[in-house]
Amino acid sequence: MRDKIAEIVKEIIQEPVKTPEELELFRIKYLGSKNTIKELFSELKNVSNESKKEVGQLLNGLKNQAQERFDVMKIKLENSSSEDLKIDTSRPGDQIENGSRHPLSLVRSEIIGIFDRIGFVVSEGPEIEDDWHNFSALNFPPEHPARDMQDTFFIEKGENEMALRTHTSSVQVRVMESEKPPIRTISPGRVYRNEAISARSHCFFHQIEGLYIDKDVSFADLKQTLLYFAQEMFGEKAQIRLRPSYFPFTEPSAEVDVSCTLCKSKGCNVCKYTGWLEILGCGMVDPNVLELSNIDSKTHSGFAFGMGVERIAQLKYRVNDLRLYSENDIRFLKQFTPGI
Ligand code: 2NL
Repeated sequence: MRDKIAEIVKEIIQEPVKTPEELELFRIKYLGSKNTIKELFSELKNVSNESKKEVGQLLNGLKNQAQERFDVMKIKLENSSSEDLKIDTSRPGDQIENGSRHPLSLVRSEIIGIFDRIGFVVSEGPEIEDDWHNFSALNFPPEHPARDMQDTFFIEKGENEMALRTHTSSVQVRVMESEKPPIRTISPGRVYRNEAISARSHCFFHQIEGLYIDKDVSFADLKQTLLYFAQEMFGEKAQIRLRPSYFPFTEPSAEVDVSCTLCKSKGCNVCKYTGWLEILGCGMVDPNVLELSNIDSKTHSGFAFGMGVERIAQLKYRVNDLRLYSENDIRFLKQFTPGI
């Protein structure tokens, strides 16, 4: 009897139960209604009285062992789908596709790099702004149309009125309030305008603004800085021209065009046959704006400029629809990183 039990112990351990079919055979053989262990139990009556207790315990142990192996293998089989069992471990792995940088991210980095080389540091700030930092500190009169609901997304009404910033000048106000001149900073970031979405306008875009404040900063400094930028960005042959303009926060103000690099200023449909492409707005910081941030406008002056990253990327990559930048179409996105 003891030998038989030892034999079945060995069988239970060695029995193959790697497939559902084998597991079912195991169940019938050791746990079914006419199983091998039951047969041994029926032979217990032939065992001598003094051995009965010990043999009975051995048989119970055997029964438990069979049940345990069955339970463990059942769970294992349930957790491994039939697919897993068919894995071909010699098969080459799937190729993982490389991602690519977004064109706006590439252009943003390039612009930051260009200004970094002449000592401008990056400053960032909140996208949800108060009226002071987005408008009042920048010399916007109380009734200025840019404050209108039609241009600005307001978040809360009443006392704590907040808005999505409409330009990153708000970041530069924060820099002027917290740092002493000389200040040389650029502020990249997302800005929001309440406009209908089309090929030419969107409810958000990305801006990079620059601010330089020190003693004796002149309009000539501004022009030379912008010429340096245009030539780094569009090639050493690039030229700029300034046209008088108006912004509440600069005086005098100008709009800046770069010579059309596509047609070498001969005229093409991109520059609408003018030979020039508008790239940014700029001016000398209005003395009121300096004073509102507690900078003495008698001893200090400054220049500032702002450009849209979408616009620069559009000229660099010839993107003709602003919506492409935010639609996440992989066919568009993968064109801009070389080597993928
Ligand atoms: C544009 C024009 C501009 C500025 C931004 C600025 C900031 C401070 C003080 C004065 Cl703190 N000015 N920024 C000045 C002129 C133009 O942006 O067309 N942006 C897309």
